[in-house]
Amino acid sequence: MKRIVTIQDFSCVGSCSLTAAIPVLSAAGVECCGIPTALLSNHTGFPTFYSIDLTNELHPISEQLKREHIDFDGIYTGYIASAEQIELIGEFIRQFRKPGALLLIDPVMGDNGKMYAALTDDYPERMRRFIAGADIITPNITEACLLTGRSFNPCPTLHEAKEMLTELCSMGVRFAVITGFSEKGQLGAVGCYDGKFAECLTPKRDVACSGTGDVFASALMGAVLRGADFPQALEIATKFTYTAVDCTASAPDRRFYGIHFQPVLGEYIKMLSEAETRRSDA
Ligand code: PXL
Repeated sequence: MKRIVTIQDFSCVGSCSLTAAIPVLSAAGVECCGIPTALLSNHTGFPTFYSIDLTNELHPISEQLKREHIDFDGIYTGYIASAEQIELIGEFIRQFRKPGALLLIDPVMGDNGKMYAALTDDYPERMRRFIAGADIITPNITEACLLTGRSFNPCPTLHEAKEMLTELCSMGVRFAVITGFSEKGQLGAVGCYDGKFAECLTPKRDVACSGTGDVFASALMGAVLRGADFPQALEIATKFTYTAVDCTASAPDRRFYGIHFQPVLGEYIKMLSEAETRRSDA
């Protein structure tokens, strides 16, 4: 069984970050270890929250893992609370990324044209340096604009999205994916790898819930670890995320409790198995 580690916050309530990544990657048949960067009572979309910063715990945890010779087939980073944490996690990656291990960086920085309040102005530049050498990155449109130094454009054309993706790949990324791309009333993801493009769009649902990007990135990582190629993985992650958003749409408490991916995890497992069967039949 493959073992990966994901480094992001643990929000006790809210179906996002670690509490999304661990179940989704487990459904992909991967052992998903988690290193929390912060502990929150609930995600920051609730009116109030209690938070404990764990920056000072990252180094002792990694030293201890080294002492036990623990290694990983993949590393996946999500929300990183500060430039200092980026440096520490960069050091963790240099020490723990063995040859062939998959590195997915979700450059979580903002949404709807705004950078998250807790982040400083130098953060996008730090993130730009951090993504160099990643196998996969999964920015949303806001984050893609921040990484490529563009002013925010909520609805880039496919041509503009492809330009951003080409630039992101030239920063040293194998597979760059922009999420939340919309075209002709549909919503989905568009990616670039080896100078080629892949796109998957699904019907648009008017539902905004926290954890959507985390579910997408986790599902993408799980599919690639299961042997899907990049376009296949993009399709599986997009369709699964859509199914989960659709399920959330009918939930009365959807504003706060995050994306309801749990009832549709079976759909993800089914898509992974079907893709595997198609590959072995080919
Ligand atoms: O990616 C969603 C997320 C992760 N972590 C924290 C959050 C949110 C969304 O609100 O508040 C702490």
